[in-house]
Amino acid sequence: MSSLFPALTGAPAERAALRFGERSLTYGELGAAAGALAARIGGAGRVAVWATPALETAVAVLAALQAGVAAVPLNPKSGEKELGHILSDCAPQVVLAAAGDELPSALGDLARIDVDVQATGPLPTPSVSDEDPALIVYTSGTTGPPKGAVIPRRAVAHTLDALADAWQWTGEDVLVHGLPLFHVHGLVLGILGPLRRGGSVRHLGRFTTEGVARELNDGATMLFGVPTMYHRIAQALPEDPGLAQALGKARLLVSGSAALPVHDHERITAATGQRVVERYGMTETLMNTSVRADGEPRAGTVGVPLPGVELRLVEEDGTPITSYDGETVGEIQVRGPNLFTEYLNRPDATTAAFTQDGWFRTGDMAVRDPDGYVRIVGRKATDLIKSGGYKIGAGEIENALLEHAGVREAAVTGEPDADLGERIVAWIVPADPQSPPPAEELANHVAARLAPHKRPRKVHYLDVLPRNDMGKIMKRALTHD
Ligand code: MCA
Ligand code: AMP
Repeated sequence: MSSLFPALTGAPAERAALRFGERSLTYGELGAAAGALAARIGGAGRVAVWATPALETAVAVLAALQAGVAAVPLNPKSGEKELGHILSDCAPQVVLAAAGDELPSALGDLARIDVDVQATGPLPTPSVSDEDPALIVYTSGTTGPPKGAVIPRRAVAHTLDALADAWQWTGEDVLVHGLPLFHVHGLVLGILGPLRRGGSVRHLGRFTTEGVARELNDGATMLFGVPTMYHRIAQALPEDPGLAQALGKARLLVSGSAALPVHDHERITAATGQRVVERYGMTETLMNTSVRADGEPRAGTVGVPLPGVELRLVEEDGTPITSYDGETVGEIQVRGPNLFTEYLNRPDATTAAFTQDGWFRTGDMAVRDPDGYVRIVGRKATDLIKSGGYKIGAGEIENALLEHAGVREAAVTGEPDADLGERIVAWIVPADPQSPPPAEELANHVAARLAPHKRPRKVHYLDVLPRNDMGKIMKRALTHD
């Protein structure tokens, strides 16, 4: 396959590629650093990347892709249980991290290579096929621990080129964002995207509205964010005319990973004159649809299928829905070169995820407007929670809560939250009703075992959990106050 990043050799060496705070790399420097690291990891089966929001993460992933080695980005805030699962599941040969980063004991036995962003070496041309894995990204399901989605090089190339078409995204664009680098949104779209175009990205380290305004005032042309970030922008706008002015200068504002409420769309448009473009994707499918830069913006929709992506809605029994009436709800299924290959070590889950003729079952429910625009109206599984744009399975949090000595029974639900979209709520039957474990202790317990974004934001204490005759917890009876 041709190079995923032709600009590494084709762009002028002094052209800006990456900037994280005060630190930056040109294409020449990035190619040299990635080349030096690629020479050290070539031939490794898989490499884990300690995916802090820093230059080292981008260099490490680029080096792996140039070496033809699959990279597994790790959330640096993952707890011991989550990390232990991921490492034993994907068995990386080495972990790549910034010098000075302290790694937790779960990584103790793994060989480590410090990423040197100033090293220089020739860029290897990987002998790989399009179907070889580029990334393994861990994603939550309704039950059990996260699954590793194996994303081939072909899917990365295809999705980024399809987005370039939909967004008129070129090497002249300068992207700004503050997304985490261990998921598809921040890593594939937010780092690999600009580099495939030969453009540049400025990462904020952490999202702030001030950082967004500063970069848009200083030449950034595009902003990527999850709805929580756009909600925070919408909240800040009335008090911050400078932010409104800066957003007004952007060529494109893109939201994804969860639904952006129409109210936030409207507030941003009213204050800035800009329309936020929504796109819809998944770890397993990369990007499926988008409102096009040259298309009619329509708040509340995720636009139309991207070039090369087949999309259909199906009834409960799998019958395709052919009417685009804006009313008939069906599950979204997709097919195309943007799809992942498999869930690592989980042939059962992989088989269940696809129909016999290769359509991927997304679990998202939608309607289509008469002109084909897709509107997502919900999700099939109530046990998947989207909080801050992160997908979180109720089951893995329940299992973690049950490992706390003070918890006899646990159920986890999501409830609406203006900032996070949904917040995680735990329903607990304490082992000792006289001294139930405090909510903060349970939140810390989950944060330490899994990840901070998976911690319950609210805890309810019950005498018993409502169960049906089969003993199954009736989550609908757990009503929020
Ligand atoms: C709080 N913190 C704690 C605890 N409580 N740490 C440990 N233990 C605790 N008990 C810390 C948090 O780690 C965080 O630290 C800080 O306190 C505040 O946390 P929190 O309130 O949870 O969140 P936030 O910082 O306000 O984050 C909101 C956010 C974030 C910035 C919007 O949720 C986010 O980055 N979301 C992006 C998700 C994403 O990229 N999803 C893409 C996947 P610190 O501040 O130091 O971290 S979906 C995808 O990829 C598909 C393909 C798609 O379509 O895009
Ligand atoms: P993840 O598995 O973390 O990659 O999350 C993928 C899920 O995020 C999808 O299945 C959708 O439920 C949701 N999602 C992504 N983008 C959007 C969007 N623009 N609107 C609504 N939901 C979205």
